Amino acid sequence: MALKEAVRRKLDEFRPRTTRLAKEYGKVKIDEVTIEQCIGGARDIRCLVTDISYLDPQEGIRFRGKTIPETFAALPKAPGSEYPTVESFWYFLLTGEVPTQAQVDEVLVDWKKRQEVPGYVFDIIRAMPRDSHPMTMLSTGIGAMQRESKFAAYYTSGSFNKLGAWEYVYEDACDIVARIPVLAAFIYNLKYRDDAPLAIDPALDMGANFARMIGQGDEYMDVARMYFILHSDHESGNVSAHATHLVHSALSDPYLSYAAGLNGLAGPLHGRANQEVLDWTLKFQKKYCSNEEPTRELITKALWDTLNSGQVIPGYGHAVLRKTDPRYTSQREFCQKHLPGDPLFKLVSMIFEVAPGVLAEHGKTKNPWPNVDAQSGVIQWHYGVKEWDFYTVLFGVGRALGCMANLTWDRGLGYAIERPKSVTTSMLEKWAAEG
Ligand code: FCX
Repeated sequence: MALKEAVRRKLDEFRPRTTRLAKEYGKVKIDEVTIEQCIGGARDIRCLVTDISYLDPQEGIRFRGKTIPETFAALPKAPGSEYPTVESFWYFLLTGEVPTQAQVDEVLVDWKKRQEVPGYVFDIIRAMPRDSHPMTMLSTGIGAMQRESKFAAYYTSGSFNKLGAWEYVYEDACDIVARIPVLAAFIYNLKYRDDAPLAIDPALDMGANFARMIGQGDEYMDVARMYFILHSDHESGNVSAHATHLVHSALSDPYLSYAAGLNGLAGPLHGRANQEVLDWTLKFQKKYCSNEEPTRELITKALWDTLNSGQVIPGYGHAVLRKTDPRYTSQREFCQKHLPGDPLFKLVSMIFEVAPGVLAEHGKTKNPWPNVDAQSGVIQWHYGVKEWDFYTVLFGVGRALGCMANLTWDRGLGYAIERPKSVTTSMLEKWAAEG
């Protein structure tokens, strides 16, 4: 498999760099910690390493050094499509190299072999109450599949070797990214399509196949490709990526680790914000616009009502970004091209015109601009995926790409078990008094 060999080559190149940094420059300071950061969620403390993506507060995400438009432009496209295949992006995330079409085709064939989800996983999800949240189902499905972990089997085989362990993480990572769209589609069909059978098409790439599996037409194929790529990675400190990395640092296998990541993604301040955005927007329409067109005045009132009731405006603000999220912009450009007249898109655009001003006046958030979640739901809604409690599952399918690429590299570079130090409130008070 060319991809695995490319990852091996890259890891071999990187390992001496990591070893040298730790051995020769281990004591060089790169940050210091304030009490505010200690109490405030470790915001901005530089203490994680990843080479998969980097998030600049002003510019936004770069995947392997490339901005979103550069990434889309560089990678081989799906046949007849404006967007790259998810498979080509996976190759790129894992290696930092733009693959040839032949290398992409090899990943495509490999994923087809790996994509079968064991029947017992479906049975477990079927046994859950049908009104369980789909993220609970997804996390349960990934956790249940842990039985298949090649890394776990290797660990218990008695021949575990720290240097070779990454190969088993790589195998699990490839299995998970190939299987999670099937699992997600199964959940969608079970909950919203009367348990319709999965129509897997062996000729199609992942994004196109996902569209087929949930009963969508050809026009949804690029939506899926774009969505999964945009949601894949946002460096290492966000809750889903960090939880996945943290759990794996104890040598828990990739299934257990990503189930943890998904549980974090399910939170309303993180991935579930996409569901909250649609919920907020539709409630706004129902409450304020049943007899009249939305106006800037009505939106301003609704935003203040939300803030004054102590809630956050979903889809706005970010822990790192200080500008409009380029993932928002990318999806907005898609909407401007493919659904410019959609009433919900027009409303979301109007919210974009008003919300930053309201949030700035409110004066709390450090970033009044929209994030990825403010724009993603409207596209799904337009194409007929209207069950918005499913939107975080779509995020989880995309995020698997980043988290699994990161775990492969974590193990390849032999990152240590994570164990930050905690202190007590009295200690903080003592240091505060000492200045
Ligand atoms: N609406 C209202 N208040 C907001 C806000 C928003 N959209 N964003 C931040 N604030 C408030 C915070 O709640 C905090 O208030 P507090 O002092 O009373 O606790 C204050 O502003 C300072 O927060 P700030 O430093 O700007 O932001 P944080 O790093 O603490 O939090 C998130 C970042 C994303 C959690 C925050 O902006 C938020 O809650 N946004 C809405 C939910 C959302 O869209 N989440 C998705 C984010 C992301 F894209 C993803 O992970 O998917």
